[in-house]
Amino acid sequence: MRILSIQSSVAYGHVGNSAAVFPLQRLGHEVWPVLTVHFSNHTGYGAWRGPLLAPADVREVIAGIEDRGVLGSADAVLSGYQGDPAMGEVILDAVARVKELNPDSVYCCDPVIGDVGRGVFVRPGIPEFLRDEVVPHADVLTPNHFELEFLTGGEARSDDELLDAIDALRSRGPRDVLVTSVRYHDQDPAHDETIELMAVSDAGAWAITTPLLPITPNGGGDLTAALYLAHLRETRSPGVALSRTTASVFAVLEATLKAGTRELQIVAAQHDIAHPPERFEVRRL
Ligand code: PXL
Repeated sequence: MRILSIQSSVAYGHVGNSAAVFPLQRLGHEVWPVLTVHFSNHTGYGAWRGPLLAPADVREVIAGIEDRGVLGSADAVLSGYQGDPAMGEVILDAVARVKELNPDSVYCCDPVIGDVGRGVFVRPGIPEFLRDEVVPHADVLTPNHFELEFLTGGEARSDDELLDAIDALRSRGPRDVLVTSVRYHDQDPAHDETIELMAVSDAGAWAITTPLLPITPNGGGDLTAALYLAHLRETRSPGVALSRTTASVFAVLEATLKAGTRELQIVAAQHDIAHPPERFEVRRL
């Protein structure tokens, strides 16, 4: 595959393209990284340096790829955290152009809005822009539980409610939805120590449960979206893509925990990215 990946870049550590590019390459894919920011490190440290790229400059870089006559050979466009709606417009224009040139290409959007506990952490206007303008153009969407609830405007407190919310989302555009970080705050103590992921497509729904690890490193969602896109397009099977993605991300998180660092250990755990261990059972829903 050839993937146009429009995301942040950091010199030190792994978020955005700095979490997505190497895993995709390690799986054998060509990646065309387009940078939206070039920071020293991720914003989780509370301090960082380096420029936000102007949307017009990002547009220029993509136009330059088109000048080479290769834009239509992209199989997928991948986007994540969007600094402001003007960058979102540039990404949507790129998606439209790639699709015009290659109608078989897909757009995978990680609709980064926020998370349970932290609430919304993107700038005002971004959540609504993602919901109203971006979702209808996405083929593959990878919200976490919190983002799914925002995008569909209601709470999802059980697998059935989650499936209803995913269907509501899918009726607005994306054929494939992966929901991450599913947690039910109910009376079942088992739910306190596990996390669920759910993948839904026209072919059905699949879920996987993993132990909840005591870390949430920045970039985990970026890695997950990249791996899910790659495995989904390669296997055309949401169940297999869910299984492989979860196994690799869990291995990276375990390595990160063991190393006692706040940066995703994607280089150290590269073997488990290239060869996802069969570890968690996938349930057909
Ligand atoms: O993981 C999303 C992300 C993207 N871009 C930048 C970030 C983060 C998360 O911390 O700091 C610059």
